[in-house]
Amino acid sequence: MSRPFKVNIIVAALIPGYGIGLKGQLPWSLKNEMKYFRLLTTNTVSPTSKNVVIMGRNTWESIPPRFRPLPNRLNIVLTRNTNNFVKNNAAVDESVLVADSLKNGLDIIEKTGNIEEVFLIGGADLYNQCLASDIVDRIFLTEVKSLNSQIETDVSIKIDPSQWIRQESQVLEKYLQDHGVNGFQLNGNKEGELGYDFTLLERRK
Ligand code: FOL
Repeated sequence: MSRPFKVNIIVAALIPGYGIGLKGQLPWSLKNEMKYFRLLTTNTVSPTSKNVVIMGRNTWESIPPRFRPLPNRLNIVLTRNTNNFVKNNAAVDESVLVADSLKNGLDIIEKTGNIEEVFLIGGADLYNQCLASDIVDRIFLTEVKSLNSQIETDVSIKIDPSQWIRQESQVLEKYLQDHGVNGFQLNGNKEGELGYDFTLLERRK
């Protein structure tokens, strides 16, 4: 049986090469881009539903302690040693579930109910495993471009362009509008030395 929800990736990646991280952190600090991440992963159409963010353990560690668990979302952390994770994380409360595989994480969601959207939020290992399978329906991809300086990254994702269709900007605009994600321009954003565009890729069926 297919699952009762879509699975999305949300990621910001440097173009070209799709670098996404450096030394266990984001390679940049993009305030308004992070706001887009927060609103897109939080906002639901139904006021009684919640979204889920699924992340690997290293991504959990990379989130500033004051922001984790990411508020107003069900957080699922993937780790092969679930006991250790719970033992070492005082921040684990009822909004955090721990699973030892993506499949088990998705199975938990099916039993939870009132879930609207599921977002895989990294890191590179989780993204690349999912991109190599057919689990993911959509990619909310922020294309980051360095305008002057050189940006260093040490992990990247692999997106096979033959498998994905870049949606027209109207499709993303409609999604954002329906989800109350307002006040963003899709193209030509600039923060410091970096430019970025918000895009939406959909799996070719
Ligand atoms: N996708 C996109 N588009 N941009 C990202 O920066 C991004 N980052 C991750 C995954 N997908 C992404 C993983 N890294 C926080 C920190 C790191 C992180 C993801 C989230 C975080 O602290 N989020 C807070 C917002 C804090 C703020 O507003 O400054 C949250 O509530 O979402």
